[in-house]
Amino acid sequence: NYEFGSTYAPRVSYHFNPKVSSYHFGVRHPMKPFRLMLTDHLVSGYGLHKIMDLYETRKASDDELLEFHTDDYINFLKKVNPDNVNKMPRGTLDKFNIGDDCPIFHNLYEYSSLYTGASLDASRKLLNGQSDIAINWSGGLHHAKKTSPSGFCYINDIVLSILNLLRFHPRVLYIDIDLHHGDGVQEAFYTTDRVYTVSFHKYNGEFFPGTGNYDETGCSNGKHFALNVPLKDGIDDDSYINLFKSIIDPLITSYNPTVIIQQCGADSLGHDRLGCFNLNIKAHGECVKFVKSFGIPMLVVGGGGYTPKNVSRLWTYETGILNNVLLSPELPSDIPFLNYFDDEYSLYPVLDDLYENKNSKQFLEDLRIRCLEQIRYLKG
Ligand code: V1P
Ligand code: CA
Ligand code: ZN
Repeated sequence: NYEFGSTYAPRVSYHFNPKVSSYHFGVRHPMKPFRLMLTDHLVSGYGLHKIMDLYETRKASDDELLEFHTDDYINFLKKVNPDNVNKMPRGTLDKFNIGDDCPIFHNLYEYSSLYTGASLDASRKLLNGQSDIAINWSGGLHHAKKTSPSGFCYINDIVLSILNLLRFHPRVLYIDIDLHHGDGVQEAFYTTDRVYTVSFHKYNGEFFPGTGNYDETGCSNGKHFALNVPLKDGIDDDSYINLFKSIIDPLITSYNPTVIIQQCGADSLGHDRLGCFNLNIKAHGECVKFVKSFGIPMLVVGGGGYTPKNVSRLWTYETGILNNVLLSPELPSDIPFLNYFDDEYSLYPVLDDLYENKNSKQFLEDLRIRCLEQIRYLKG
């Protein structure tokens, strides 16, 4: 392992509860909380746990969840289980969007309050100035709505953390590099100028969740405080990094946020089970490194990511980046579940050869100009 970026040595806290990785959405469901255990083993295998403040997280309380979600919805989550779900009054399952994406599994409520407790603890460390960067890889569930779950997300830990940060922070910037549109977070803050949301994602009008075209830019007081970067299949490392930096640089300079939430969904990597981009681990990490370089307090959360071995590689690499440590490609040989990495015993497998890049140079240039025009509204 090498150290880099010696000018700024942030105090980093790592928020995790091993219990959160023990829940099961169902055998055919792509969301595997076990990927969080794999990540944690890799993080400590590389010795990163020795240089961070580690916090075993608690469950969020009902009162904390009710800061965003409705009573009705939280009560439903609390009482529903696989045995009683089909005995609920007619219409309940439709009302709460229960189905293949958001199934009812054992201890779903406990799972949701655990990943949310971790994000809330992380935001608290930033608020009281004890951390410059706080990491919760079990969080980042950006689709959950006020009254219902959506896209594998039941409680919106990001919205709740932002609400917490808003108690003392005048301007919060939310950056989402998950493959999917960060619709739940955008919607929650669509009418305020105190939270700026930006999401990079695959968009064609049909791809889940269907929203996130470039014309969604906020309304009322929030007009021009939401930005969407709709992309096509197969985007490669250089195009993504260039686009990301040329948008985020003027955005941070103009909006001047006092805290940043970085959502690091790993489904934007190449070879993801649900994905369609061609990003390598170092390219995804380069975006995180770039945001960190501004030296603004950061809450870093996970999100999607459906090829567990690469999710854990990515989030370990990014844990290194956030600690100014460049990890050697050679995986630690003494970690549990090492056989998960038997495709290539490297932290940096080649992931960029699967999809044709449908984002032409012209398309990307037009998109970049459109985004910069939006950002220019912030001035004056
Ligand atoms: O496409 C859909 C819905 C289901 N159809 C009626 C339309 N759902 C997607 C949901 C993706 C959620 C992504 C979450 C995140 O952004 C944050 C954690 O990463 C979906 C897909 C898909 N390929 O898009 N659901 C499933 N696949 C699925 C597959 C098997 C079992 C259950 C769900
Ligand atoms: Ca996104
Ligand atoms: Zn996603």
